[in-house]
This record gives sequence, C-alpha cells and structure tokens, in this order.
Amino acid sequence: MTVTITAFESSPDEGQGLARDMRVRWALEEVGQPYEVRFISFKAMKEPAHRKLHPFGQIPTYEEGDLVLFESGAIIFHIAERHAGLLPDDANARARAITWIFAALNTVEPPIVEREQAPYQERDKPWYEERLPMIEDRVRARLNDLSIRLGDADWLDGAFSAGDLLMVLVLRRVEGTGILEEYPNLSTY
Ligand code: GTB
Repeated sequence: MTVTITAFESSPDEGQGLARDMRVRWALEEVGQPYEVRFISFKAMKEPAHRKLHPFGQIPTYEEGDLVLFESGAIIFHIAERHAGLLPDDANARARAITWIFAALNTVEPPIVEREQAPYQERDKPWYEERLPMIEDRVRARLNDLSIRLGDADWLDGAFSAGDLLMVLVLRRVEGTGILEEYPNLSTY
C-alpha cells in the first residue's frame, strides 16, 4: 500500500532536514518502505483539507490506505511496529527502546525547541539577553545527563532503535550552536 507523507513545500531550513518529516523519512528508509512526499505550503497547512489530516495544521502527516496519522512520534512507532529494524524483538529490550522514544520527545526535545524558538519569538524583548543563557543551561542539563548515559556506546541501549533515530534528530537541532559540540560523544553519536 502506498505511503504518503507531507513535508514543507518551502522549508525555512532550506533543505537541511531539520523539520520533523525527516524522522519519518529516515524511519521509512531504514525499514525499506517506499513512500511519496506531498509538499505543502504554509497557507495550505492551515486549510480544512489539511486539518482533516492534522488537527493542528502541521507537518508531518502519514497516509497509508484508510489510515491517517499525525505526530512524528506516533508515526515512527507505527512504522516500527509493522516493520523489522526499528524495535528489538525481546519484550524488555523493546520496552526500553520505546522508553527512549519518549525520552527523546518528552525530556530532551522540549528545552531544545525552546532554545531554538527564543531568537524568533523573543529577540525584541528587553529580557531576551538575560533569559537566553538560562534556556541554554536547561539544554546543557539534558545533554550532560544524556552524554553520561551514552558514554562510549554507539547507541542508547544495545542495538540501534527508533529511540536512537529520534534522539539523533532531536540533537541535530542544536548542532552548530556550540552546545552539542560541548559533548563530543553526543556529536559523534
Ligand atoms: N509534535 C508534532 C510532531 O512531532 O509531529 C510537532 C509538529 C511540528 O512542530 N511541525 C512543524 C510545523 O508544521 C514542522 S517541524 N510547523 C508549522 C506550523 O506549526 O505552522 C518544526 C520545524 C520547522 C522548521 C525547522 N527548520 O526549518 O529548521 C525545523 C523544525
């Protein structure tokens, strides 16, 4: 069955792959599932036709026959449940890999997104210069703990999993800021 995902028609990152469709693309590539990409404008994202697929008017979405999904984490989990290569077979290892999916999205990504958005949303505020280092320290706190846990391992828990896929792409959002580079093992990861 054909899988179709949505992505920005014109991405603000000019093709660096930082938007969340990249997670879905990597997961599909990883499991060898062919897919099509429907590119969508910012205007069309907010129109009723797209909101039927995504209630918040965002990308990515995932269509597979009658099934329509949104939320990159749910999409990755769906792909990982149906194809080999993204979640281990052993029940406990699988539960731990799923834990890393949630850790990437719920614990590591939020301060990174806050730091990423601050310059766009708050640069003109009188408190911006004072607040930025605080936000950056919240990112460092997460990266420090993650760095300690990863140590010199290749992946977070044994073999590569969907948890690594998401964590790597979450970390890419701070690549080049100097913060990720403070943790050489995370940069290598
Ligand atoms: N929780 C949802 C998920 O995980 O799928 C969040 C989806 C989301 O934030 N989508 C963003 C979007 O559609 C694109 S990824 N934004 C438009 C809107 O809300 O109106 C966020 C993103 C956008 C652009 C870059 N970039 O260019 O660097 C990076 C990340």
